[in-house]
Amino acid sequence: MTLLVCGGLLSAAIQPAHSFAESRFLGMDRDADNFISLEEAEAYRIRLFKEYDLNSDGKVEFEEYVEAKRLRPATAAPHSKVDVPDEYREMDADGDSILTLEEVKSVGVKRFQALDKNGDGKISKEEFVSPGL
Ligand SMILES: [Ca+2]
Ligand SMILES: [Ca+2]
Ligand SMILES: [Ca+2]
Repeated sequence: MTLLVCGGLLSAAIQPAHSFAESRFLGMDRDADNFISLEEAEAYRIRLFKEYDLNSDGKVEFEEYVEAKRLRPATAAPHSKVDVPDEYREMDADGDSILTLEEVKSVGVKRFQALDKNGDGKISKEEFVSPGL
């Protein structure tokens, strides 16, 4: 754990000013006030859900997630087995291998609360640490 934290700090320190995390932050901060509100975080999770829901039926089956995130190597056989990533497990609260919008949004709320260190209901750039929202 300690090692992980140190490693994280180290890699954060050597990141360029306009890192990937910064562009993600700016993408979520729709009103550009340098804070992410709960509403902005929710809007982001809804966009994420729509990205995953390739057939737009309001459900994200694991296979859709695999395709949307390109988790299967191009050389692998179609529909070959892909390990379920921790992120998917975290979102699939009832474990039925289908993500609902509610499931995706509720993980967003949990992450928001974890990131909001000073509890002011918004995420500053300093608070926005990996894996973010
Ligand atoms: Ca904002
Ligand atoms: Ca779907
Ligand atoms: Ca589910």
